[in-house]
Amino acid sequence: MAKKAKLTHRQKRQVAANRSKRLSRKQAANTPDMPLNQGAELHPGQVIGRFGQHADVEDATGTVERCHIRRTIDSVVCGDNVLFSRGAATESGISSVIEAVQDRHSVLTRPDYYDGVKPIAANIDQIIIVSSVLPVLSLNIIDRYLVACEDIGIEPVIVLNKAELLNAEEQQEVELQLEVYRKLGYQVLYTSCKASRGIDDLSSLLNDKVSIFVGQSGVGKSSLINQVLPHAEELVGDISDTSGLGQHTTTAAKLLHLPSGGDLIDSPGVREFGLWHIPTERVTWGFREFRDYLGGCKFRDCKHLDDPGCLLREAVEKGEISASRFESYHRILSTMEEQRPSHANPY
Ligand SMILES: Nc1nc2c(ncn2[C@@H]2O[C@H](COP(=O)(O)OP(=O)(O)OP(=O)(O)O)[C@@H](O)[C@H]2O)c(=O)[nH]1
Ligand SMILES: [Mg+2]
Ligand SMILES: [Zn+2]
Repeated sequence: MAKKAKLTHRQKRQVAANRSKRLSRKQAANTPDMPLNQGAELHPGQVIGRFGQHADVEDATGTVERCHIRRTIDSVVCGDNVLFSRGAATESGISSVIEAVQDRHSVLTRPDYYDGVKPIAANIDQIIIVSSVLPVLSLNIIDRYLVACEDIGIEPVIVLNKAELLNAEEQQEVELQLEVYRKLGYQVLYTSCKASRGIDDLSSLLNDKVSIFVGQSGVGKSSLINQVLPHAEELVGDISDTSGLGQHTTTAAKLLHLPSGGDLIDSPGVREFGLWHIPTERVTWGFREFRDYLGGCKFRDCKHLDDPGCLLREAVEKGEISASRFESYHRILSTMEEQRPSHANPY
């Protein structure tokens, strides 16, 4: 079970004060909202699922309640610690309301074309970047997630699933590609749900931590969760025969508890993981092997392309930085420009 934060008297008073402040603002704006659960006690809970206008919240006793979300709350995601009130059932049969979200110690976000930056999950300790050779091994997506992990300071684990599909030669080639990441200090794990390979190693990395599984659709995130947690019964979908892509089987993030301690969050697969919400310099810094060279290029505004006196390019030529990571970096920068909507702030 995840730890439940206990509120001090001061925090409770603060929550009540914030709540009444919100209310007076709301009355002034006259916006419709959930009826107030007048005088209702506030209960701490953890968000374990989020569906449209509602969220499933687990209280300290393990009871799960579907809740409405107060309009004034910016966002509620899996892993959030919240305070909710219980009241009379509304038309939808849902009586509980999330009244406040407690401070997050971490949050993984992704940019959305229409909504700006959207949180995916909160209070996570570890990001399991799942990849596989089927649909296709994308090192660029791994690099994108690594930048996001560096940006928020969360430890990543790179998992190559469906490892049993590789013949000896392919295995060697993939190992060579992933060795680059091991050398950078990232953990790399080979797994197979079909051949039950690497599952124990994965399980031991998950103990007592809150881990989110991310990656493209169809790589086997839900299948891995089912292996680690056989009672999870996460829905698993085939790769499409026509497109060769995953079918976006998991549609909403869901948090599951490990019996030995720790939580897993299954998340919907992505096609792309955009980084245009992160400033360019931060993306550069997110390539951890670049850091020693940053600030040393001849020109202060060096784009690390064909600029003379570029330390990064020299490091690539000397074999100190992997050429594939350097290429991947430039690919990320060029797509950031393409993907950033015109209404978003450029960095
Ligand atoms: N060969 C092989 N197939 C696997 C393995 N793990 C998962 N699969 C298959 O890959 C397909 C996709 O698995 P899912 O677990 O649904 O993938 P996902 O990453 O959760 O996909 P989304 O929910 O769409 O993001 C299913 O047909 C699984 O049976 C594996 O180790 N080897
Ligand atoms: Mg899934
Ligand atoms: Zn440079």
